[in-house]
Amino acid sequence: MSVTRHIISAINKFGFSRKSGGYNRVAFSDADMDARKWLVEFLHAEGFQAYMDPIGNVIGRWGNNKEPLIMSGSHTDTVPDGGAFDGTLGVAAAIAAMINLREADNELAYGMEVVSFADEEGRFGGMLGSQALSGQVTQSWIEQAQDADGVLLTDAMNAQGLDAFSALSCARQPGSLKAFVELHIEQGPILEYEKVSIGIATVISGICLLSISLKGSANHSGTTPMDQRRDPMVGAASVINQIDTVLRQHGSDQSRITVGKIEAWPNTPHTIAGTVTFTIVIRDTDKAIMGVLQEALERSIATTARRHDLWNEITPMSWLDPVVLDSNLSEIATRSAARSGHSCQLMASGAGHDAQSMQAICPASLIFVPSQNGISHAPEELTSWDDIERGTDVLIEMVKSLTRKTI
Ligand code: HGY
Ligand code: MN
Ligand code: MN
Repeated sequence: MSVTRHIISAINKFGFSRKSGGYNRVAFSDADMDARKWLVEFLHAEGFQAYMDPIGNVIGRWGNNKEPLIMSGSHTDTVPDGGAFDGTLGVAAAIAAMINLREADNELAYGMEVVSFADEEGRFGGMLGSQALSGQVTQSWIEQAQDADGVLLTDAMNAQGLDAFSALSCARQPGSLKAFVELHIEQGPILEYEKVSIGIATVISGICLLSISLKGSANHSGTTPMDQRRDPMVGAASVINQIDTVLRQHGSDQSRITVGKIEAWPNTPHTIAGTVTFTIVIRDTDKAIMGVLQEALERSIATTARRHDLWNEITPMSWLDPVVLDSNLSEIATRSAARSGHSCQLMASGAGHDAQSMQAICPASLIFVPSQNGISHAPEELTSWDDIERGTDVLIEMVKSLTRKTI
């Protein structure tokens, strides 16, 4: 079994659900932290320097300690009931690349670090681990960060013996990293459809998360005439129904708007809902378009609320800018794919990734392998072991060239 496959299989022993076949290593859960502790032990057993930093990032290091270093990695936390490869692949392949460097035993111009970032999936909004390393976390954000169920970041981290405010002192100095390279599953249908082995991301979409609350009057579902209701469920349905029109009028081919979570109160069949709260996630590779889509949605929510005599509140929860990745590294990725004998194509990333945080402090690169049926963030997420080895080949080639010469 390859190193990459061995590490993926070992990490996926944590948080696996027999019932659904999915993985639950949500940020700062016991399963997430157990997988991180396993990673530190594995890296130590392989003879690398390794530690978990104060906010849960797992870091391993090989070669000379003088900076700047080449860093590669991704994340091992998952969304609830997530898949086996999202993030885990990039951590496993980065370690495989570092083992390859150690076994080649060549004189390295630059040392290497591998990383599994904390809370990439944004349970608390943002991407805590990579944003902390790239100096993009603020005290006020930490103080108010909470998950969709109202659990505070500070409390979730305290429960694991971690201090969320230590994120303010994790930032790497500019110049301390020469490059960051991430291998990830595509999480979409393009590479499989195009029959291409490797995707090279040139730009990563931004992510805007809004929470919408509509409030009407809870009432009897049998005695309340249809024309005398203040029903937020009907309001929410109308807002969701208008998303298509908003996209047609203001979006691009990279625009995505998703309502993934909705809750009614009191959420019982024989009562007209009093309150409905739902999330809207807006994504695009163009920041201005994201802003226009947000404004258009806010207008449609206000208009719909008035029409149904509802009170409404829109709470911005988090915002990540779209990020253009380093073109020199994309060039190196293209050459590495050619040297490895694998087809590749440039593309945009609809999913957010730690590479978009790391681009703030060093040149960053993100390469993809195909997702079968384009599925991700679900137990059906699947990438073939052959595709995983092709992605690992290219990552190893990139790391070899980056640790041996200037870029
Ligand atoms: O949601 C995303 O875009 C990523 O999987 N964190
Ligand atoms: Mn991911
Ligand atoms: Mn993900």
